[in-house]
Amino acid sequence: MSMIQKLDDLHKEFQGQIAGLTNQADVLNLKADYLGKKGKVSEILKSLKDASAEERKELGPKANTIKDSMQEMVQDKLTSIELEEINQKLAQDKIDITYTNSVKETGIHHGGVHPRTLIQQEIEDIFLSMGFDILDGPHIEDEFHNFEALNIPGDHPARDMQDTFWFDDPESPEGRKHLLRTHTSTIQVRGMMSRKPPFRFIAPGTVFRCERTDASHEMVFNQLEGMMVGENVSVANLIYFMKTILTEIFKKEVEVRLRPGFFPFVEPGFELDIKCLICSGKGCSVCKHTGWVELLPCGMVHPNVLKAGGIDTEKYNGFAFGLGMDRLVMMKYGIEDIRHLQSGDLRFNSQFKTF
Ligand code: FA5
Repeated sequence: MSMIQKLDDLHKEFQGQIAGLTNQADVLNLKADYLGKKGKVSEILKSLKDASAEERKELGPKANTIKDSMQEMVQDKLTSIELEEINQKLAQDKIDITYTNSVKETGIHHGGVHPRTLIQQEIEDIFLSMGFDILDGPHIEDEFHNFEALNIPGDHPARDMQDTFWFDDPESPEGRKHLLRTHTSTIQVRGMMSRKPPFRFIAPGTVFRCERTDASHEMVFNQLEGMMVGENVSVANLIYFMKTILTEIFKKEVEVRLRPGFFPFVEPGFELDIKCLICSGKGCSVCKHTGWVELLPCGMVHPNVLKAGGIDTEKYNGFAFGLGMDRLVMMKYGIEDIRHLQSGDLRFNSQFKTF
């Protein structure tokens, strides 16, 4: 039998054998039997030296074609076995991603999205659509960012307005003490220092005060700061943004009142109160029986604050506000005690958006 004939026979034999294989290890063994160093094809090729010159001319390309074809069959087979294995696995592991089981069925409480997160996401979307950036800042601050840059020097009585958790670690290199930030207004300072006017941003975050807790006061609570700096920013702009937040969140008319408020970092400063939605203004523990809840202090940024932030006060001015997020959430969902928000009780969370 000629060597060409032998190669053709091996090719056919290989084709027949590989067709019946169903696992990758067998395919690799078969490959070694035929194409390995001591494999059947290699053995035939070793006897090439005994062939006539004419036969050798034909045999070289023929052997390569057959080897390539066998390699290709091996590759195709490995791929089809792998696919088959994946399909089998998929058929066995059926996951229904639409399936939800109830607490009754499983006894397991599923968590939900915290109502504050829901409101925060809504507010962020509203402000992003109005061209505001969203900023963040550290919980541990120094006196400069929490007080001094906000026009509250060391001896200013306004420091007592916010009972502060101080650290007794070494002071900062500039000789300033560290503290847990008492308000998100610290991010006003960081925002001003890191950008050039005109700019506008909001900054949601947790703040800390050494206070007694009650139905509307927590020691760890959340604010959402807002700041807009540009040329000719006015109180009318400020009121427009305040109204936008409230109408978008409540999606109904809510009664508010604007009254003068004192904060060293704004002038003029305002307190925006909302008619208590827990008692409809009749008086309860949330509104301390006044019918009104302090929600959204705000004002025109004091020139000293702009200067501390590196802003040219001849050219630019701005407004700022500090929304009480937890109280907003309470008003929106009729939550009668702020302490529910931090209770970590899944029965509370699962009343809102569940997974
Ligand atoms: C401030 O913290 C100012 N930084 C806000 C501000 C920013 C004014 C920019 C002007 C310009 P105040 O201490 O009033 O202000 O707190 C702001 C809001 O946080 C309050 O209206 C209230 O809704 C909420 N808040 C204050 N203390 C507590 C507390 N202990 N628990 C829950 N919410 C609180």
